[in-house]
Amino acid sequence: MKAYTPIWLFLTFFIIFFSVPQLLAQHPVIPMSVSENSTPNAFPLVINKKTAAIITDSQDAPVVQLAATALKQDIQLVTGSSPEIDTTGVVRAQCVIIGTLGQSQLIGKLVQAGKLSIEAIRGKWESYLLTIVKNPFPGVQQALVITGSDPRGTAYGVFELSKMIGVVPFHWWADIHPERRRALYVSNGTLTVGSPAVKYRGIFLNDEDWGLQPWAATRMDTVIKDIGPVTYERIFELLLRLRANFIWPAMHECTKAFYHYPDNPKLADQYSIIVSSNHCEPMLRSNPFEWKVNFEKEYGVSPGEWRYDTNKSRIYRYWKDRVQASGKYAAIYTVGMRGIHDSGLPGPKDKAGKITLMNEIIADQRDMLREQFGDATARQQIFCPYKEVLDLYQAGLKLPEDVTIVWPDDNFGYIRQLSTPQEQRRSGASGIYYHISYWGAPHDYLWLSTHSPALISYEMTKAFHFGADRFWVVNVGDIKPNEMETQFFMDLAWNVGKWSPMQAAKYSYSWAAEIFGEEQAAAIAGIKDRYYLLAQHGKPEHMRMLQFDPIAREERLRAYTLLIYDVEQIKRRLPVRLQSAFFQLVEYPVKGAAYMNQKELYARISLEKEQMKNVQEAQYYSRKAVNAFDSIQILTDYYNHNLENGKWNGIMSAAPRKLPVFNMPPVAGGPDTTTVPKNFRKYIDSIPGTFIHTPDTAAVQLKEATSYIACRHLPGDSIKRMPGLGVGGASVSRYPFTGQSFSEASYQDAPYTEYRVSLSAGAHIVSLQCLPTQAIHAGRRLGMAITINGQPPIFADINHQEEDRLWQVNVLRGYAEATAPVTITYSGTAIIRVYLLDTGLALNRLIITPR
Ligand code: REL
Repeated sequence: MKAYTPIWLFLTFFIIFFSVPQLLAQHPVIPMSVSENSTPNAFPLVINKKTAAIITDSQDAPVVQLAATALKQDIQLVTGSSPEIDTTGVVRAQCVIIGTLGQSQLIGKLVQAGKLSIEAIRGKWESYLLTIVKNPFPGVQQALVITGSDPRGTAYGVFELSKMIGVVPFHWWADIHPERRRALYVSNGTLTVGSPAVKYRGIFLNDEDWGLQPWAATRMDTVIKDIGPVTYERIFELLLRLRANFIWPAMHECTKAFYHYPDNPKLADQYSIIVSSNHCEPMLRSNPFEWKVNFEKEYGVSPGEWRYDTNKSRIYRYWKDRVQASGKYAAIYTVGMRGIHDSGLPGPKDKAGKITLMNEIIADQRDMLREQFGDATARQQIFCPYKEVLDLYQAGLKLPEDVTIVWPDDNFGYIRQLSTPQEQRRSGASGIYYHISYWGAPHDYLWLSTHSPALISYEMTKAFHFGADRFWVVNVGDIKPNEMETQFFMDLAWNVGKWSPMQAAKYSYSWAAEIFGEEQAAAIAGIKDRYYLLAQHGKPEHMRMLQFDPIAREERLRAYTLLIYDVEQIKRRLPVRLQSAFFQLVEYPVKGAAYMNQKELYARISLEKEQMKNVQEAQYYSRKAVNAFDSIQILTDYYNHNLENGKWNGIMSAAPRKLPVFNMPPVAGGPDTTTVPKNFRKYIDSIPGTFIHTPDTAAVQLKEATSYIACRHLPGDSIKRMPGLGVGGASVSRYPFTGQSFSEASYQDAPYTEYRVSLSAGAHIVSLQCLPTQAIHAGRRLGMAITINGQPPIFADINHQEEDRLWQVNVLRGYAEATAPVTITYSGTAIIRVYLLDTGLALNRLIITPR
């Protein structure tokens, strides 16, 4: 054996040394970029106001032509020169050839002639390639070729070039005016992208009554005064730029159904956007309008009750007609049934009856699809066990195996459950319905968007590890001001590995650099990250439900004041062209959150001062609270009426659903604002939230979970630090999420982290604050074993799946808590070890208090 080793070594060296460069020569992987200055063999997209022509094939898909037109506009926006588009296939000396494999003759010819290597994308889903080809055709010196494995892939490729020249996905939606450039050179290289990690990636337009709908009616679809084709066209283009591929359209009572306007589905088809419908709207119907309002007009009879057990024939026909009407378009059908809107399945009272009925409904819906498409599995179907439907599913509802289960979060960003190993074997796989905006208990958050990339990544990466790679949908509310979080969601869905929970906190920087430039990126990212962290402790919309103790309150107010200051500083440094974007993406949400906190907290301080008979200070704080309230109104008014000459008129409401939290709270003093409750204590007690503690006495010790002095990893199951996650600003968790669970009996085998603390002899409480996640699936928990100085362990499990008072408290304050009573015999150094028995458990910090 020994004698052969040098030969093998020599052969290995020979193979590596000679074949790798050869392989690289065949498939050069040189990154591509765009600059104003020429580089060797660069492709001149625009020089001396001359622009390379864009060549498409008229036989290629409409989305390719639409993307080419958008690129033309983008180039004009950046350089002032507008390229010509030729769809007849007549090439020029310098041109951009855009086409889909199998649909563009020019691309076909290039492949045949061996001038374009498409092996990296052939046959793949939504993949694309950008490359520069020398002498592609007689008389053509060079061409920039953008080709996709399918039409959407081609469009994504085109928008990749847009991004490279400086036109970012939200440029129209957030007025991110690109920097003007006199020339554009594309460096000689190749960019191959795809396929996406998640097959279907889309948004849900929801709770649009206070933003998207009034804005669309005033500024976009002004004839129909609704969210119609003019608005949807902008939305579809945005989706392509974000590399998303489907939509759950708006559906509240203020909006007529998507299918009510025939141009909507036609346009979606042209933009290659797949239309689907949300969890309470089976078979692409939109009940608030189509069942409740329009049924009689459509069918000449009243709809009757929305009950499948007593009114099956009408409901059946209503669904079947939509299956027929949508047959020619790409669609994803939601199966099952709920109430007309967001409520439980009407009819049978007991669970067994509901399950039987639901099984019948799904079987009937499959029949409709079979009749229309010849095979019940011919079209993608989803089933979303949202709210009460999860109970039915867990109680034994039978779901055809090809239907994708779309697991929901708990509406606050924490996923309720994921597929078991058995469910992971289903051909339909699974997906996720996630919220970054929500209407509902314990309290809405429809105004601002405050889930951090770290949180979104933690939950969605976990989902991906458990097989949720088929369908991701995010409830984006009105789209604005949720731009960054929406873009993060889509970037993650495209490349889950890139933005793992260990990396996600870097997203703010990369996002800020792309939009505002490297120079300001760190400062802007810093603002965003502090904004997210403060909101993890309590979202702005939840401020009326939360109480902070005096020290926490002071710190919070100071942090927000500093944020306002920093926003002002950066704003001054930005050029005029970025002012609008900065206002929309940073200033409005950050100042909005800050003023909301000031309004609520100063008002309470004013009442306390009043109680203490400190009239002057009471009035001082009451004025500060009023100022903060006024500032929100002024800022919002500016957003709607002044920004970009009124382009956003109606988009921003500072009081969605007119909830009390958006009003002025009771304050002390002042003629109009004197609303001090007669019984102040009673008023404070009536705040239904929870007390947020800051360890504010010397006796209390706080340890950030990431400050461990030792830890144990297992093979393929590591302890990782996750910046930006949880109330401490960082967490530790096991990673990847697929590691095994440990029972209490085998706790000593589990990964752990270890902390050194200094304690006095006596009894203490160790409190472990964790992200309020939920156990991954049945059979798993969120268990920990806590030992101190090697004493017997104390076990805790923070899993809490009931949506009860404790769950409400946890999602509002941003953490779940486990407590372990411990006793120390001698004063001095103590070692606390926390075994993480399950994955999906993110430990934020430890707080040790004397008992
Ligand atoms: O977030 C959700 O999915 C639900 O709250 C919605 O279905 C519901 O329609 C909500 O907009 C309230 O009406």
